[in-house]
Amino acid sequence: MITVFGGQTSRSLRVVWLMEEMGLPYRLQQVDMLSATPDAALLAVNPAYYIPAMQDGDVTMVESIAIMEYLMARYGPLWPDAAGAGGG
Ligand SMILES: N[C@@H](CCC(=O)N[C@@H](CS)C(=O)NCC(=O)O)C(=O)O
Repeated sequence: MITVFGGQTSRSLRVVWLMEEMGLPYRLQQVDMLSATPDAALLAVNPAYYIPAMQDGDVTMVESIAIMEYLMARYGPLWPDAAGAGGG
């Protein structure tokens, strides 16, 4: 199961939106970035302490666009194949 560390109103939304679009099963671990107490789970996967972060088995990533590229490369693509696009 893919885990996304993030919040509803942050760049995490990009990753969550993509996984909803792709129909990928995932778990969203909400992180309150305004809390005075750092989230230990996020700190463990991203010592630089920003969101989103993603864990997919032994793959751990940060950077929202890079995470989206990874998901589309591994589970995608997001766009229809040539036949589906009605072209050609
Ligand atoms: N370039 C990074 C930016 C990540 C970023 O700045 N995240 C914000 C939330 S949208 C954050 O965690 N800010 C808290 C902090 O930097 O302390 C990405 O696209 O993932």
